[in-house]
Amino acid sequence: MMRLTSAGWMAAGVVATGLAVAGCGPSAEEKRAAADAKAASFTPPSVTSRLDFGSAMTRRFRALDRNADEYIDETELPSRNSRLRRLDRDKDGRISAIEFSEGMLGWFDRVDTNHDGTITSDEREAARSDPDASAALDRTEAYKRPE
Ligand SMILES: [Ca+2]
Ligand SMILES: [Ca+2]
Repeated sequence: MMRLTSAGWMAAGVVATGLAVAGCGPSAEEKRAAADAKAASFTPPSVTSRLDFGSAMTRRFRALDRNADEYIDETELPSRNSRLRRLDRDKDGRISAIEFSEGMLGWFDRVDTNHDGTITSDEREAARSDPDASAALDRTEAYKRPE
């Protein structure tokens, strides 16, 4: 029991470290995005419930939507080649609140491989090799692949 518990904390520490390292994006836009995310108090816990994830993503949307018009437009994207662009399903050049939350929750459900409504550190680690998943996880998009 004790061993399981301490192993759990260690895993949580590894995840937290990884996310902290991801915070050093090189561009000014990414730094600004990171600052915005910090302002929104977005701190992913090691075990994330779907409900917590949804409200964290709502805070993220609010942080990105600077003019509060319920859309993330070109000027509000965290970077020019932001992966968030793929959430723009109707291709009108901006991401609505619904496109954002449905896209993010769709990602959550893909990562939640045993479909119990929570993402554990293990599932999060497994998702790290999935580029879509890392885009959703990593608010500074430091993991983006060269395109
Ligand atoms: Ca907006
Ligand atoms: Ca759209």
